[in-house]
Amino acid sequence: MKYRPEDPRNSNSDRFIMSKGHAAPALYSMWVETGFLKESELLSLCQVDSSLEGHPNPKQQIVDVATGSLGQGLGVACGMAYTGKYFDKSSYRVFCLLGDGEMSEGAVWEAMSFASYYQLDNLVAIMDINRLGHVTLHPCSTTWNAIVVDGHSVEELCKALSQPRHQPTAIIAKTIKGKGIPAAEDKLGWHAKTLPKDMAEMVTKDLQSRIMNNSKHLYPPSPIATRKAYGMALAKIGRYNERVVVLDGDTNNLTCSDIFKNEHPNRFVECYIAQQNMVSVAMGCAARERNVVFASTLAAFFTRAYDQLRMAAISECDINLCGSHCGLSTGCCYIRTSRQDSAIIYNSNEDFHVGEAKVVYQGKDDQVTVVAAGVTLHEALAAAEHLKKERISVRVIDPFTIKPLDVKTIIDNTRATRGRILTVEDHYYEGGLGEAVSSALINEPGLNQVRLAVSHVPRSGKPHELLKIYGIDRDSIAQSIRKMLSSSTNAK
Ligand SMILES: Cc1ncc(C[n+]2csc(CCOP(=O)(O)OP(=O)(O)O)c2C)c(N)n1
Repeated sequence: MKYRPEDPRNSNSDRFIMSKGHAAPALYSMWVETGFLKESELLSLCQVDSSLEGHPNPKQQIVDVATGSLGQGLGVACGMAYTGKYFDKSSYRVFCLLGDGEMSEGAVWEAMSFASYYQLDNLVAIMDINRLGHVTLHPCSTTWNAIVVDGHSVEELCKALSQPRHQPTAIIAKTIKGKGIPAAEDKLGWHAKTLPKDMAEMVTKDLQSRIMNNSKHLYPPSPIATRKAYGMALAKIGRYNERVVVLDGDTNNLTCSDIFKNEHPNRFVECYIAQQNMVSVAMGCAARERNVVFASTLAAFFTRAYDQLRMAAISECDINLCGSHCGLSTGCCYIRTSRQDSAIIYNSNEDFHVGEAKVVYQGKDDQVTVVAAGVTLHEALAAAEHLKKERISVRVIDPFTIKPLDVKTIIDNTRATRGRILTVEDHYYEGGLGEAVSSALINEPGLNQVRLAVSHVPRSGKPHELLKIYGIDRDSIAQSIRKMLSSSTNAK
């Protein structure tokens, strides 16, 4: 590649897009090699005040577009290559690195057709074929110049990259994932996992690498992440109902649907990284009430299946969707689960009903009702405990479902706390819990709602740091309550 590290946005430089954005640490290490970054900065990876986030993003000077949601990089690379060839009429080249898993995404094939149609001979797609994802060949690949190389051989790669070009180039780089780490080499199940301490030490010794061990126990006895509770519950209902089937989009170790997969492998359908297709497949599985279907992926990735979800809703399709890392009824049901462990609030005999909220914390002379869900419910409980020491008594409600919302419980409790209500959500201000409560209160005179929610696009960091930065942690909740009370005293 031709570029100047001291002038990363120079318009004549070659471009690079790491479509497999999860490999950002490798990209950052390359920047160290080129002198763009200091080696010591690598140790700040994913820290809340570091620019080295978990995935590349344009806050980093050398990155043009954010990647990480797989399958989108090649389309962006096509736009750059088209601009280079037809608008700028310049000689810069565009390189895009893809994983074979992400090549299941239809968008990759749309981009390939685009590149061949417009003869983007300045475009090079490097496909990291480690065979732990799945790739199908498509007819349009014949209009690309495909070169197969050993992806670990710098010499073969250099030769391929310097070949004359008349078409878009696809370098099919045969690789072995985890190469050099005997226990993980070429094995499934190591993706996105931190190495346990003993392995990390061994690897550090063997390779003199800079692998950091952040080992944490995998099976916490008491607090439990809701995503893990989801997987365990799926496995359990799978034992009693043979019609329960589970789909996932190559994220089963993240959504925890792997717990079901391990127990009922014949009823687990791996849809790979093709979430739109996964929702369509879920609809087909659920049709004519043949199966009780659960489909999971990271919440962010369901957004690309909006149209399929819309059609599922129109079809009155009875499918259950679970978006992790971030309702129940006939028809589509959507459950949110969180990444980190949380304390257990209810015992296993607790009865839940759709549309019925729970008052989870209550005192004698409560002055504010707090409505919170998921991680913010725990923060609200911690804030309530803290405020008790200041003789401020608050009531905390878990809405359980947001749609339908238990309007009566919310209004009755708000009235009982002198009309004061605070909503706190790990979500944007728009379209979530706060707005649902606002709509419920709209015709109720004398009730005063204050809202805490996320107002900026989030970044990487530890959960407690992020809750603080975005103002939805226990301290922010306590502070808002104090403010509500002092302003109503002043008003009097
Ligand atoms: C649209 C989307 N779906 C799922 C994920 C979660 N995810 C991150 S990496 C990964 C595996 C990617 O496999 P592959 O493209 O082959 O990359 P490699 O094995 O080379 O790391 C998955 C499923 C994601 N980032 N984006």
